Amino acid sequence: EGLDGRPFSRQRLLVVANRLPVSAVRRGEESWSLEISAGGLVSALLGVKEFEARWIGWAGVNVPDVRGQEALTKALAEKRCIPVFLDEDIVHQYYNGYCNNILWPLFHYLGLPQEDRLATTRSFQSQFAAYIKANQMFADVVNQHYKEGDVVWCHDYHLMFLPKCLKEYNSEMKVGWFLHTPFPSSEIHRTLPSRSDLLRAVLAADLVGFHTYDYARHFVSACTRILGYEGTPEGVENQGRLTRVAAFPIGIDSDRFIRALEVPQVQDHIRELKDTFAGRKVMLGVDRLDMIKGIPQKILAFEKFLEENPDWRDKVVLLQIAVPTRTDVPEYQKLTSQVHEIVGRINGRFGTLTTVPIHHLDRSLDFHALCALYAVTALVTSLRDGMNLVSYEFVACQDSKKGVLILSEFAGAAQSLGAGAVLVNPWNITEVAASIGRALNMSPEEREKRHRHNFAHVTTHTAQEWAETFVSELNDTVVEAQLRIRQ
Ligand code: ADQ
Repeated sequence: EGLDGRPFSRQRLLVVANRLPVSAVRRGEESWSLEISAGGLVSALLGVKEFEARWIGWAGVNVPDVRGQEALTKALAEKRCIPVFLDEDIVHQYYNGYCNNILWPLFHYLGLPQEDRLATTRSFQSQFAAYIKANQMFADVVNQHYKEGDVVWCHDYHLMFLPKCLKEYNSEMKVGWFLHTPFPSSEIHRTLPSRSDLLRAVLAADLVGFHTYDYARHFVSACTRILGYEGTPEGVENQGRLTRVAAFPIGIDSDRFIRALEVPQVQDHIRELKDTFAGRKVMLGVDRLDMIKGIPQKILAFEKFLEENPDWRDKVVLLQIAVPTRTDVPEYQKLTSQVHEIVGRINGRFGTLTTVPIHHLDRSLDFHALCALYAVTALVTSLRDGMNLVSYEFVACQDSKKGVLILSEFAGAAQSLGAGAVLVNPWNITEVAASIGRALNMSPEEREKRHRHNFAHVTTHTAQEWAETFVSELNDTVVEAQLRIRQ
């Protein structure tokens, strides 16, 4: 039970995220099929057993007709999901525009798009208005379903206005907000025309969480420098009201991966891969096809390695599985063509009649295929990444092979897996190429030592522990605030 003596097992948790954990496909006027969609947040929260969790979010489809909306609402209720219906224009301006074209690149240090640099440009203003409107629509749905005592947990950069909207409805609501991306240096955040409004809206929450202490520190600095509020060891204070700010590093459901390695289907996949790549070492990349993941840089580093190490050319292969995302945003289309072009050029340069050095797939893989793939050496070269769960999943699948993890120092995971991984600056292609050589030649003793360190971390800092820690801290924060007011 929490500080307030309330047993957690009976507490309801409303998880609010832009996307629901299921994808909906319309089969008829009133018929829908639903599929659980994979992803970090989904697997993290599916493992939480202490709370009675409900999800609130957008189902990823436009449903303009009332009958369709009613049917989908009913189908989702069976999965404990509650939909927020967003029309096409809002999705375009709020999701593709403000979220994915402005906040996402800015929070990953890629800057603001040129045409949006001025606060006065019409697209910026209308996208920001749509962002606030969408956040208000999420708040309306939360408010309709909220019951006294519920905990409301808002997720990610899509919903920075939600804490403010919720507290305007009901100042007693327990509201937490967690950011899955990095929070950038205050010097980056201050370039954003809506910088102050966003910070104030987030500060309406009782508890604000980040993956690392650095991100939390950047957030507190932004609040002190931009808003003039006071930063304390506990968080951010303004006129006697404290918003607690802390680091809650996410994890994975490691047991799920470890158990999957025993499944016959996965064993078959592993054997198939061994046959296919017999006599060659396999380096693995698994990413969403996104500019933050540093995929072109990784491939260029691999090219450099092949260039400098002719002996390895027919003994090593890079398997890059890159699932396309946000395919209607032009920047992502450009990235896809760029990656294809580089892969084609390198395969033309180093391939033979029977083999190519890079196998690049634009697709997602199912869970079992992914587990089988994880049983090799991994290259995670994100230019920036909130945490990076792929690196955790790789470690969880390595207990027999003790594969080497080459990890970007700009991924949040570098702070937890840094001692076991080979850390690299992904912008330095020469350094990454040298690390590939180092991983390929590493002694079994060193691999074992590094793997032990990371495996212990991944299996003890799990997704379930992450979620439970955040929610119990939120409960405690609210009780402490009430005690402070009474004193
Ligand atoms: P993402 O940017 O999506 O998450 P990540 O943390 O690596 O990055 O999670 C990706 C998930 O998708 C993993 O579970 C992975 O297995 C899966 N995945 C990726 N490519 C796949 C493929 N080709 N086929 C099948 N599955 C694939 C955001 C932040 C991260 C943060 C998480 C969680 O950007 O930094 O770690 O949220 O907070």
